[in-house]
Amino acid sequence: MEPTSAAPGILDEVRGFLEDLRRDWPEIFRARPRLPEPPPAAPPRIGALPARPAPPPPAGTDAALFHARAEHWAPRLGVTFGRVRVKDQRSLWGSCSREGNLNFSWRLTLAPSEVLDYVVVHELAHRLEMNHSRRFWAHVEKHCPDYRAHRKWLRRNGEALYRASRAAALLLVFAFAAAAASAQGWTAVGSVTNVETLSDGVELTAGAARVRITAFAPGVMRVRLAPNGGFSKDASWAVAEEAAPPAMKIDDGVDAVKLTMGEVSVVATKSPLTIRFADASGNAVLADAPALPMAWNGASVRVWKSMPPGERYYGLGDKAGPMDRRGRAFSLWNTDAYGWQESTDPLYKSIPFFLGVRGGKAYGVFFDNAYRSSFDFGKETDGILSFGADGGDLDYYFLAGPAPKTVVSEFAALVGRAPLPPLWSLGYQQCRYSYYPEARVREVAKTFRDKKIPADAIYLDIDYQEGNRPFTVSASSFPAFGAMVRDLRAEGFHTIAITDLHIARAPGVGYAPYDSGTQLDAFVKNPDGTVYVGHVWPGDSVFPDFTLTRVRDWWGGLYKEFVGLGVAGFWNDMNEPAVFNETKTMPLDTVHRLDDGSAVDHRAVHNVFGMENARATYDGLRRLRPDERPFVLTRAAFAGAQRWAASWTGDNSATWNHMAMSTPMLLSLGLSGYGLVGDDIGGFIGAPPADLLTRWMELGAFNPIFRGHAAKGTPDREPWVDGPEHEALRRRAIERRYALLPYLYTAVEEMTRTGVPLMRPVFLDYPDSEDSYGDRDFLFGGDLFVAPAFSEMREAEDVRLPPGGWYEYGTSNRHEGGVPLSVRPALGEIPLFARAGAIIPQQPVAQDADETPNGPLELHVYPGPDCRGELYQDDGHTFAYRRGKFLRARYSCEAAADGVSVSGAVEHGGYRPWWSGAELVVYGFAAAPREVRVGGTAAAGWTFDADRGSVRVLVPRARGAWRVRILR
Ligand code: MIG
Repeated sequence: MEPTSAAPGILDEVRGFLEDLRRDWPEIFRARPRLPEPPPAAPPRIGALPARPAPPPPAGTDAALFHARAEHWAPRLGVTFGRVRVKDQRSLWGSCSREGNLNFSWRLTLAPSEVLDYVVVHELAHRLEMNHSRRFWAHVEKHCPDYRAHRKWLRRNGEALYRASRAAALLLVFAFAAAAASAQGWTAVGSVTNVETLSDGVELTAGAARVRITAFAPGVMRVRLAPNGGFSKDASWAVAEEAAPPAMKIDDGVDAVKLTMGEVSVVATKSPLTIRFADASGNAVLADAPALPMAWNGASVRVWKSMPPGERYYGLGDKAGPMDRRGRAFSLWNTDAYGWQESTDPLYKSIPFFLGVRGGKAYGVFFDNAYRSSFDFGKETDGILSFGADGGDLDYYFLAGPAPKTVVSEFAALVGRAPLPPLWSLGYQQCRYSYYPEARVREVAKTFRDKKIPADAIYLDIDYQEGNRPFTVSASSFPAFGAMVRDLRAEGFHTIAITDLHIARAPGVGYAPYDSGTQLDAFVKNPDGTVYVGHVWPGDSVFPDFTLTRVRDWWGGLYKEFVGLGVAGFWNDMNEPAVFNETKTMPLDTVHRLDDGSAVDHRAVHNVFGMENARATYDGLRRLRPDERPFVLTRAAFAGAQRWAASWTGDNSATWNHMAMSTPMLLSLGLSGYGLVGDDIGGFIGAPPADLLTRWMELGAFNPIFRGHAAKGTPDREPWVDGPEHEALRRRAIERRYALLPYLYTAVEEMTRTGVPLMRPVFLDYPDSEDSYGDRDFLFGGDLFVAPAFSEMREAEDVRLPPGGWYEYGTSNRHEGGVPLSVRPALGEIPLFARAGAIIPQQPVAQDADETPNGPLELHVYPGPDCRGELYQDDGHTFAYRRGKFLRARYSCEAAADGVSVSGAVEHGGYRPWWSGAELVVYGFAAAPREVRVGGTAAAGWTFDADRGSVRVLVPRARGAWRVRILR
């Protein structure tokens, strides 16, 4: 939401807050050190603003006011303010950088003087690290429960607080004192008094508490704690796998119990009860911190583990900022985080899973708890990581790896993998808030076709509805909705409609979702038994109780009409659930019913609510169209939501920094089991400069979901809006995506079986190379390496290729990994490399993913060691593949001094593809070959491209086994 004015009375509240703070926390007011000197400007690095001095703004303008304030604040905050543009009456666009390389920009609809305050507040929040000071937040909650008010307060009192924050040492002392104090509220599990052997592990008694350590699956162990000895019902929203415990050996010694399962072991020391997971040679992999056994405090539960030096931490889903979470703390509470920035936490999703990676070896931890949880990777106490929740069970899984890829696969198996998506959803998707009326939707679709820019989907955001009511269509804006959807389909477009989960509270007016839901008693209740009403887009709204199967079934049925009209995909937004109030969601005491007849409050299910919404949608679509793969896009998620929906990263901003942040965020989601993800290409909030939008499209073409989006009131954002030059570059980026569809679909199909994401961090495939742990570059499938340009500067940048040889994509220029390579990509180019040894299946560009390409399959062969490629194809949209109707082909090559030979074989031929021939493009030839043989005979029609160093030859019958030899 856009910031609005605070309610009256807030100033008094914050004054009270200030007084309280003075009384309870006097230290920070005592010290009044002088303001520090601004730090010396560091040399600009990637992502830095160009050192272009802004011309002084004309006096008396908004920009002048901004600059005056910026001059006041910049040295105090140690930031450099960049250019500022006054967009219109009430909004400014500008940027600032911190420490020479962090750079964020904003565009806010605020009064000009407030814009700067907003930045100042961000900085203060950052510096005070208030996100993680429980005591600070306790004050905030007590005295100004309204975050906006708190922000207002900061605006007014920022400078005093800033001065206080300079007493950094004192602040640290305080943090420790607070930690010690709060630690007093915790009861730690004591010493083991009894050991009972179970069929799959052990149950340890320690005073009144019991701890179960069990084997769940090969390489997967589980730990559960029952503080008062009674384990709660074994239920999980996330775990999809049935326990299949392998054989385990149990040694009950004097001091410790040891369980060994294959290569993994867990040792439970008895006094006090601490747990240590170890590898085959007995080396500790993950161990409880010394003298910090797991503990509880009221309803809260927590675990503390030692952090070996140099260990890196990944995962936690959509968290912003660096991929390596070490040194930071996070909380998991699904939040509508409009305008989130690098330090915003929590965000939209809660995936309580992380990997620890050290020396190329990894393990994983999944904390199966849907309450508000938190993870601290050495932020509070150096060398100690901890995780816990405000309620629910202490129930966690240890995933042994030790290859990072194995951990990712183990987690995906545990919580479930994404089903194969429809092929069209991997094409380019065009969205905006909102395309309407009907004529505009048609016009956008037609422009794609006229301009020959491939695209597969167009979205209808909330304005297609009548009064923002889900499952309605505005009769005035969309008088012939069905015909429009049909016509779009005929043009190769799939229509995706938003269907938010809030149902308008509109009794007696024939609004079917409200009427039928009421009849079914489908809505979430207040503690007094009345239906909870919250204010969202339709006004007063009610919320389906998605934790009930019968409600999910009812919800799924609401799609019947849209499905009948041919709407192809559905978008579940606002399902954190978002409510327009101070807490941004429903009250914690609302009542949610469960299938077993029991009920829980909102705390217990908040984080799974959006996932259950997506599940209801997916399952409903399966029932309505049993042989059509659903496409659902969800904003909120919990671990395992990939089983039902793709996702995106919410309301990002049109800035260079946001583009750069998208990569670590999407990679983190991929590591967390969520592989079908994308971000709003171009940035939702604000207006991307032309270069930024072009670069973002180049990058987005290598994101699993490739979708342009824009907020209401922002300028148009379609590929053509910045003139013919940019349009051509963007078309090329989209076309490359379409050329790579066979490769991409093959990698996505692999992901649905193994959980290994399409877009993946380099370390997943090359864990032993130190160069693999950056945040900018990534692998797209196993054979393409992408090193995107993230800056508006056209400067040379260093790229470190992964180990092995790498060809510049589509050429014979080969480089070796590990050696820094300086690249200077022109606009319209993204540094892209193919593994030496890759065989990449491609196709001639078509205008949508279902259009039959005009020409044979293409196999691009980059000779090298371990030379292989694979192709998976099917009809792209039904479930026939589950009945064997798919094609899987494997390719390999061998390079020798006298030439290269390439062979192919169809391993499973249950689906007949569009092609019968395959054109090979074999790189690495300095000169035209002497001879090219297809099978036993010399081929005639081959060509040699001297610029690319490639030989092209057609294999006329490629649906069988074949072999080609190219002789030097
Ligand atoms: O309160 O449906 O993140 O993508 O365009 C805003 C309107 C609601 C938030 C989503 C955004 C979408 C917008 N929605």
